[in-house]
Amino acid sequence: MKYQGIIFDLDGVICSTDHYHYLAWKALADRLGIYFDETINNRLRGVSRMASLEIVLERSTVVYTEEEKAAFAEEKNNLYRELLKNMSPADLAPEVKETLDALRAEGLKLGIGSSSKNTKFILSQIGLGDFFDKISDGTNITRSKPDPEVFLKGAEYLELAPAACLVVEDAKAGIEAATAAGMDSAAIGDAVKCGLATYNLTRFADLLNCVD
Ligand code: B16
Ligand code: MG
Repeated sequence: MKYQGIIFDLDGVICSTDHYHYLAWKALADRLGIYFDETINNRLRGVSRMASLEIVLERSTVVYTEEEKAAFAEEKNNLYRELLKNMSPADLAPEVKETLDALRAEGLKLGIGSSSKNTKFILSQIGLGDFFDKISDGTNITRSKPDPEVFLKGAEYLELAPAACLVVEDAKAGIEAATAAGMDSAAIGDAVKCGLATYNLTRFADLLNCVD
């Protein structure tokens, strides 16, 4: 086996929360009178909540205080968490679950490396609350992707050397974070076009070809 563990990004890899992020940021932007669309939303992929807010506020003519920004981030997150209640095990694609089961059957340790502070809530909504061996997420990091911290912590929690881990990511910032951590990476979705990953996946099940 080339790897002893795989560290998965959550949003955009295991499941899709993009639309809920979009709806929640859009509601905030509309309330503040700031233009926001799907193209801007795409720039928020893999980016931390506060860094996302800064991107949303780029088009604002008003300069807000740090206290106001913290309140905006909380307002967005409260709406986002309400929307996440719509998620269920039906939001976990059978191909994803079957591939995860096959990777575990090969003896690989499986972890999460996500920027999200809502990771555990999302995993429980889609029926994977107890599935992963270890979780490194927005609650245990101080620096956001492309900094490697989230993946280095993930490897440490899995008790593996970084070089023994493969990262699966849908964001360019996540691929850069994996490389900075000294890990190979597999790009899926939007991250494929950056051309920086060790592997490019057409579909999630292609991952099985990367680990043999
Ligand atoms: P939260 P990932 C990221 O998750 C999302 O892609 C990104 O859009 C979001 O801003 C970030 O989590 C923080 O999420 O507000 O829930 O803490 O792709 O790293 O799994
Ligand atoms: Mg992602």
